[in-house]
Amino acid sequence: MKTALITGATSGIGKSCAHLFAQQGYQLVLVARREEKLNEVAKHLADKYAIEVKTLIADVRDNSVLKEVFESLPEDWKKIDVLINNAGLSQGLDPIQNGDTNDWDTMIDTNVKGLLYVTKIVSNWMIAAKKGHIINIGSIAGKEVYPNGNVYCATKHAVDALNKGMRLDLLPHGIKVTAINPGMVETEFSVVRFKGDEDKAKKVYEGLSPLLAQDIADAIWFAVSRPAHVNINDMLIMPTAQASATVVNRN
Ligand code: NDP
Ligand code: 8X3
Repeated sequence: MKTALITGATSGIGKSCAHLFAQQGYQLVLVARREEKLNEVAKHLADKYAIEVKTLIADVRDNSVLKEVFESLPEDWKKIDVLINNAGLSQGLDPIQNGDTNDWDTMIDTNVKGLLYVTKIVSNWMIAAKKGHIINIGSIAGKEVYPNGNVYCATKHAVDALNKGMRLDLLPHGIKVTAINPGMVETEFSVVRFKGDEDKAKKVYEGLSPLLAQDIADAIWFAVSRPAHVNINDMLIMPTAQASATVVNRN
């Protein structure tokens, strides 16, 4: 049986991926901070698809906790076929001079350093197992910079560079590496960006049909289900009504 490890599986894209991979018969290792929500997702999938699901309650920013909880997995669970580096967030949308430095730390520590810490552990397992596929969730914000997006865009540009770096470094080991870069996807993303302001979050998607988390899970599955000789390096996926980070056609 194949195993997928998904970070940020309590909501949005990560949760949709957990559903899709469970449906495809994968056993799952799910990572996130919110214990109750993660256990709920895990139990639902284990019951519905008769698969095994392990949960790792961890903050990807904490390298020592990560190492401890990842190492606590049984040895036969360390043969990860697919790693989905999805945990990430934006905090705030302000011009650089007004930015909150705590928000900057949170975004850089989660989106860049957290992704690196997880990759370091799991890529070594993949090298030992001589197989694996790493999916990095980037963003249109990793391809373009938009007003007030400064630090979030910088973290996603870093993910873009790291995706390319991983592809180069892991090439001799036969490990696939793919970046999936979404435009606007309606998840908890904007609620988190605007720190719980649901009305402000809703406005982001007003007057257009945004992507659904399921659309991104489908794209990831497309990349993962290619034949052994095919690697999808990079995919940019937008709602039909969005042409660039800021050019959007609203009704
Ligand atoms: P959600 O807010 O719905 O999900 C984010 C997930 O990340 C949650 O499961 C959350 O779990 C987890 N997470 C956040 N911080 C940490 C942390 N420090 N440690 C562990 N887990 C963490 O947003 P999305 O599903 O939209 O976001 C998923 C990814 O997609 C992110 O990397 C985001 O940047 C990217 N993306 C999103 C787009 C969008 O428009 N929605 C577009 C382009 C990219 P918990 O809180 O339980 O820890
Ligand atoms: C999330 C997409 O453009 O709203 O990565 O920042 S955007």
